[in-house]
Amino acid sequence: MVQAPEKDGTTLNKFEKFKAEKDGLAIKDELDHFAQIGWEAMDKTDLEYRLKWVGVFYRPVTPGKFMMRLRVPNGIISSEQMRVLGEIVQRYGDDGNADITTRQNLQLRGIRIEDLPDIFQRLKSVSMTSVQSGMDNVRNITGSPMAGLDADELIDTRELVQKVQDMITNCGQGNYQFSNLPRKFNIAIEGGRDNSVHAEINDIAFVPGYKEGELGFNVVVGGFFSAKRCEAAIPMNVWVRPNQEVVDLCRGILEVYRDNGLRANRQKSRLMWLIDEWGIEEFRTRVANHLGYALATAAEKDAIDWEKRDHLGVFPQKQEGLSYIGLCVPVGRLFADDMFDLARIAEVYGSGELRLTVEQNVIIPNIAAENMATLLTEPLLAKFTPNPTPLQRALVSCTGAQFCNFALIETKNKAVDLISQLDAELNIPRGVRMHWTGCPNSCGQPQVADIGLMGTKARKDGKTVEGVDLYMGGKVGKDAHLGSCVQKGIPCEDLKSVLTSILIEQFGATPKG
Ligand code: SRM
Ligand code: SF4
Repeated sequence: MVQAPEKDGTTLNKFEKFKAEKDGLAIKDELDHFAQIGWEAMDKTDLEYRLKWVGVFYRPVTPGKFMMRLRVPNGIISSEQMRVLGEIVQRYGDDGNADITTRQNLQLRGIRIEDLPDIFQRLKSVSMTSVQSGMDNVRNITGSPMAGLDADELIDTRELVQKVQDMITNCGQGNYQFSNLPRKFNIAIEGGRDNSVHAEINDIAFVPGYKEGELGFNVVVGGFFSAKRCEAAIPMNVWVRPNQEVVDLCRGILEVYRDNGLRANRQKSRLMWLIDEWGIEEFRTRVANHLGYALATAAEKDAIDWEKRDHLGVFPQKQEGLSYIGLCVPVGRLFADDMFDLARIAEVYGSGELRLTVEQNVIIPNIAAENMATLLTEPLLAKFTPNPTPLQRALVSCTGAQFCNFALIETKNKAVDLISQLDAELNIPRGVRMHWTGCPNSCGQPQVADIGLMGTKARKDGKTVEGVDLYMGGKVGKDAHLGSCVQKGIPCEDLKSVLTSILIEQFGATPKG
């Protein structure tokens, strides 16, 4: 559906113009053609932008080698699906790999345009889709990584997340109703007590809350990060039951945003800008009027009363005799052999299921007690350990300069190198959540970290060098709030000494003997 131009007569920006000319989703019917003509012969807008509507990203850093962003609702993926993805990246040799993303999702690398018809066929054969995972669409929908496993869980989010994804994507076929939003859009559904999904940084988040003794969700809206502005989500004063009401509210909010969201300036198009313009009460009223029924007011308080868990290690499930194991995947990077191994391990020891976390790690559930000891001897666990150091266990990094042309610095390798140096020199008594992000777009969420590092250019000895802005004070779990920038322009080469001091002074680290 092509949206009306800006009502106030403002000139359309280039994104709105090309979307009005041809909906990005239309690209889904042209993939065979692109595979035949090759990427160099493609129309530039189709290549650089519209392909993102099917989750295929042209990478100016590696022309001809595309990234494919999937959808992994609630972060749950089967061993069969993981194996198919492993086979897809394996054919690209050293160019092929996969990253677990900060939205519990997977991105594949090295993809060639001529292979797209085959790749989409393979995805379909294992009920996976990458549709509408980029540009002005709803991103992967996150849910509790422990859904259905945790004895203390409040609401099992699995079915709800799937239903919301099916509504938005027309069961993975692509849905023109939601293919032209004013901007990207994030949805999260939390079912546990520890806010495992970072509810506060989503455009819509559902957070468990009891209303008159009945368990449902309070709804917060408008959370987002951008280079220009970062905001935590605010209460919408709405409570919904954990059923179709969740799906309907998402639909209502998306339609109101689609039809009224600001489109003139891409820097001012996320949902919060519309909420600013209307005020939250007017926004709530408009959504209720659009849906055609009254919305229940929020429960007095939500039920998030735990600190956030990272799920790394071995833990019992609510199912008697079963446990899950959380493995630390350094900065989320997987290669084909890792993917095959994970799939095999999930099948041999578990139920053939794997889960991804927003910390870019993997959980294998449903392991019988008698199988755990043997699982712990698997060679893969030397690489993806269930017992990482305090710095390893909470390290997150965005893609950075290796593949992302927005990046001001390389991130993933720097992040891993730096913590191994710090681990070698310091005893650190507790987990320190360190998040790297290559530019102010904040994909690596530095604002939720204990120590957040955002790529920038710095000056040293009269020269421009790679640097970071330092963020601190992000709090996750109960009473989550965003951290802020405390120091700008630290040259990367000085970072080790800066972080050593911070770890000693603020996190109780002591130098190793
Ligand atoms: Fe992001 C754009 C990677 C999570 C805010 N993000 C991009 C692009 C697509 C830019 C590009 O075309 O190169 C990056 C792709 C690089 C690549 O080759 O991988 C990119 N974003 C990522 C991922 C892969 C980071 C990671 O390593 O995990 C995450 C993919 C999530 C997913 O599975 O869909 C990712 N991005 C986020 C998050 C975190 C989150 O959702 O919790 C944010 C901040 C939250 C938010 O959006 O409110 C985020 N990404 C952005 C922005 C700034 C949005 C804005 O309103 O201005 C951009 C730039 C844009 O959209 O114009 C961006
Ligand atoms: Fe790229 Fe910047 Fe996002 Fe990192 S934060 S993936 S560098 S857009």
